[in-house]
Amino acid sequence: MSKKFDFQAIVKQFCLYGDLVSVAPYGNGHINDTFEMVFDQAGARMRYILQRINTNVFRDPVNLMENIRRVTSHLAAKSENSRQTLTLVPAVDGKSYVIDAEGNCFRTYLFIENAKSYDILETEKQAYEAARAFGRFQADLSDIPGGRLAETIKDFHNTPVRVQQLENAIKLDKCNRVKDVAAEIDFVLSRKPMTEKLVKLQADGVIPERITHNDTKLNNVMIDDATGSGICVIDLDTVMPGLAHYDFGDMVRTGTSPAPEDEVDLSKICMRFNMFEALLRGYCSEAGRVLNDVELENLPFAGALITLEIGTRFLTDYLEGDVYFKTHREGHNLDRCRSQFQLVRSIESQHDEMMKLLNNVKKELKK
Ligand code: ADP
Ligand code: GN1
Ligand code: MG
Repeated sequence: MSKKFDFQAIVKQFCLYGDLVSVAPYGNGHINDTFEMVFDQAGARMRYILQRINTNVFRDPVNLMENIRRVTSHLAAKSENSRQTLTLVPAVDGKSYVIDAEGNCFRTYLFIENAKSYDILETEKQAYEAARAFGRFQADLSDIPGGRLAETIKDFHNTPVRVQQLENAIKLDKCNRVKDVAAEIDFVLSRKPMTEKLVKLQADGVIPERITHNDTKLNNVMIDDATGSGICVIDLDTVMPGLAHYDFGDMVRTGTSPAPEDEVDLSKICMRFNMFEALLRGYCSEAGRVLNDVELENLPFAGALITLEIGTRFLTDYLEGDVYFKTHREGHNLDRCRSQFQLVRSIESQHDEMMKLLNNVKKELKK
């Protein structure tokens, strides 16, 4: 990370005791800058997470932080301990964030110790537990008081809008890259009808708006080192009104393939059915009590849709010159796009088995 921040000045503005010993970049996120901070507090070592909010992506950090303050305090009231939800460290002026001299917006969380987030899930138990944590998160937020949460990014999961953004990028062809991606563009445009399905069901009042996480990448849940339980959902910037499918779909995208999101060997990418089953069962064990029949029936479809949507966003960013997602090599966004589309193919090819499983799970829920 090349950016230099005046960390000593920043941490002084948070209610943090003791001496800052070290600050180092942390995690694999594509959007914010995350740091691990170590403090010496009268001889005891304490870690904190410091994050700089990417304000090119999140244009209104004040309302975003108000969402997070409301969500974390609502969840804290339902939690058994401080490892089960993110805990904001307040600023000395009482706000939940600090703006530094350059206008960067920072927040600090207690560090959740003895737990990890996984980029690739290794076991069915991890998949079940992570999905259960996201299901519980959604169910727990169904009674948050204080009115509708702010939309931190408008149309974040509006798939037809994402396709429209791709079409705009194709028209502009800013970097003269359209000529190299005809097959990928065709992949999206030939699937246009499916991108409209959920927004239509919502507009018809068949599936309801809920408070959703919207970025349920499986590395956004902390798994307890000792018990293997999914203990805490993190990365709350996109918590806002949405559809249950956005959350379940992104879990399928990130939790079922044995290969990373940017894998270039497409033969390694597939939806492992056993992991899909673990995600479905884990998610429904908590969210099943609030979802209606049409929502449940569309869960298998959500995996293909959201994988197509995120692949489309990677493709758009490639055409626009890699301006949104952090990239670490030439063609990185295109590699990500291709791997996502391969995963879409794999999910689509398992449609019938997924529906069979879903019908069994539905029957079990009704018992
Ligand atoms: P991004 O939006 O960039 O993905 P995250 O909020 O997901 O940022 O944080 C990046 C990584 O930092 C996470 O995957 C997780 O491993 C770690 N992390 C975030 N918050 C905490 C926390 N409170 N305690 C421990 N680790 C954390
Ligand atoms: C971004 O912040 P991170 O890395 O968890 C992105 C998600 C994408 C994901 C793809 C705010 O998530 O929407 O699905 O990358 N977050 C935002 O890996 O755009
Ligand atoms: Mg994250």
